[in-house]
Amino acid sequence: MFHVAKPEDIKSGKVTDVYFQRTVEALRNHGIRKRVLAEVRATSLPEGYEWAVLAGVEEVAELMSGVPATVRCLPEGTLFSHEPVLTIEGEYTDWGVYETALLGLLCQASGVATKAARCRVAAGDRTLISFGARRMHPALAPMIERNAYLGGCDGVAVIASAELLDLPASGTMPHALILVVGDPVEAFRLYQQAMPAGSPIVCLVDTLGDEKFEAVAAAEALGRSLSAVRLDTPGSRRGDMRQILQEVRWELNLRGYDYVKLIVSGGLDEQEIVRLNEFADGYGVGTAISNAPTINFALDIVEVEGTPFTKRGKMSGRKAVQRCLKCGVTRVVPEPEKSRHTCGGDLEDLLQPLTREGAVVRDLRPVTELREYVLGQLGRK
Ligand code: PCP
Repeated sequence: MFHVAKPEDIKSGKVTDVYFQRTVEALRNHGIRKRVLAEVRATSLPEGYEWAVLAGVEEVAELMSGVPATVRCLPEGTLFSHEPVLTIEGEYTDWGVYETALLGLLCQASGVATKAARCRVAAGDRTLISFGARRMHPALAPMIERNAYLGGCDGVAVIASAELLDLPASGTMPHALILVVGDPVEAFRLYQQAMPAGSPIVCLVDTLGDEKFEAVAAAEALGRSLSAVRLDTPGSRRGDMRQILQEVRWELNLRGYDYVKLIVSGGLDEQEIVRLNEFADGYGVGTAISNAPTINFALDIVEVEGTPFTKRGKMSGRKAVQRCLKCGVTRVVPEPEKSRHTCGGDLEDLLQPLTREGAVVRDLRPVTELREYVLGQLGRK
């Protein structure tokens, strides 16, 4: 068996911290049923983050469907910082056990989507592929790569993830191919014959020899069917990766192979991407995205039986999260303050119904549309 929770255990509320179950039992045993409003907001963002991307909302809808509570949240893919991203309203004993799973669905997915978005900004319009499924439990691969794509990756490597996204899987070739065949050029030719006719080939050029010599050999062997070479240079040889890319670019161009693009993978993050942008045409990012720092959301009750009431360190009461349609500023105000923004722009209420008394009431947009929504907001970054 795999050590992962079954979907029915998540849906039943069994994947919860035991003290929530005990709390609900204690309240029920004493007939205490109180209607509360709780809000979810990030307690902090990872170091250096000024914004984050909200992801995991579709799975929250799956979790909360059938639960007698009303959930409102920001549209999935919205960039946020410290404003509330989701609220739950209803009898606490009806939904309290779902806090653990709800936060887990948002924290990890938003962390992955945010890191992908940061890599997207760093890479500009260069190709960015999610390569990191191998770093995490395989049960999570589709979730991780869905949110890497939502955050701005152009493609994903895992077949099951690509099926979830209705995309072709993106991949180049592994070192294993060259090692089993024993010769890089022979391996390139064998791989070309295995690929669908006319499909672009990306050859891995760091397995046995120096990257620039293997890159030229690949171009001489495959000609115009070679679309790119991938450099996954091991750390022990990496040195000045920017200089290595510059040499490979020089040697390929000198011989008329300026059409061959340079793809880099291995140990990349948004900072390294910026350093390599002058010569790289695309990136395969693994660990940095799949093992991204979570966005640490917390869920806190802010109103009990209609009265503002919360713990120390939090601000009580029902709130509206409004974004100005003119200048893009987001503000948090006590609901139902209705006014125009100081700049004169109209205000859009971002906390929109997701479920109402257990019924999913929002048309959940396809992930390709959510990705475009993210990219549109990043364009303003
Ligand atoms: C990894 C594989 C992934 C890269 C590195 C992700 O190398 O190529 O695409 O690296 P990252 O997690 O540091 O971002 P190997 O597993 O050694 O290479 P391969 O399986 O391609 O032979």
